[in-house]
Amino acid sequence: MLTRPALARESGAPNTMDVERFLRDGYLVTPVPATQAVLDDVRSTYESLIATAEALGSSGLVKTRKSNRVEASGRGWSWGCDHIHSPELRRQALLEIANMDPIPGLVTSILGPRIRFCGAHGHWSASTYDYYLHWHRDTRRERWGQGNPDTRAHVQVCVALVDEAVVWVVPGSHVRDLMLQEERFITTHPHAPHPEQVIVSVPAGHALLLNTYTLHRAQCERNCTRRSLHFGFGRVGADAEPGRAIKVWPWLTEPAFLAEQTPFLRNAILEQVDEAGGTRMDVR
Ligand SMILES: O=C(O)CCC(=O)C(=O)O
Repeated sequence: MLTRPALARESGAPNTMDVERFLRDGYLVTPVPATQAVLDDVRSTYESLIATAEALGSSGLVKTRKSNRVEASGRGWSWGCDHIHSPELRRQALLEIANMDPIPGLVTSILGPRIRFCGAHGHWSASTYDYYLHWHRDTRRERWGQGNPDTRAHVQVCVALVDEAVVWVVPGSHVRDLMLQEERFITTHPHAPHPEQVIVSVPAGHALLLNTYTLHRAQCERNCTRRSLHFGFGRVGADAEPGRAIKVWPWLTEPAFLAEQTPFLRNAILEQVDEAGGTRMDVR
């Protein structure tokens, strides 16, 4: 089993090598130095997010995603909660992380200047279950045959607040369909080690960037602590996935919420609203 973190350069603004590596491998790990500076504060904020999400999730008020697998069989589901920017769950300090260098620069270098904010989720470890998420791509099976028609369409940014080695990826798998010998990973052996897999080490204060088409799975035993924030970004004008709704809620355009966001996130939120046919509001 390989454990080979593909670390980007130590710090600083995004460079073309990072972007090229991401486009080639379908994933990248990069330091987010500012996150390290605020890590303690952010971690305690994250604990309060978990407490709120657990409480509201059990009463059905927010969407928590739970895999209760205790063994590596069948298809799992990711563990954590969706839409951490919703009013019920919102902690501005967590959203600020999406604005920390080099995230905006990297995302812009990959996707171009006009970016949509597709969503924000929290992924944490379960303390009573092991977490096994099957091999998959974040796009529908019927589209895989095309390989990835557009490597600059979408980026998922997963920021680790504690060291983790949870996500397994198959480097380069984003630009091709499954090979015949790989079919078993999505049929009979959804959790089996892949001969080309990398178990990605993401140290605290680093971000894993993932391409939508990269074949990946996740695994986190109950005795490992995970505290991860996921932000999704898409390129304005990129093909939307058929049948997958662009998520826009009325609160996304609340002036008070928008005014709190940095220009990078605010513009990306407004682009998302536009994409869904909403109306931009004049927010300075
Ligand atoms: O736990 C993870 O980070 C993987 C999540 C994932 O692959 C998904 O939600 O599609």
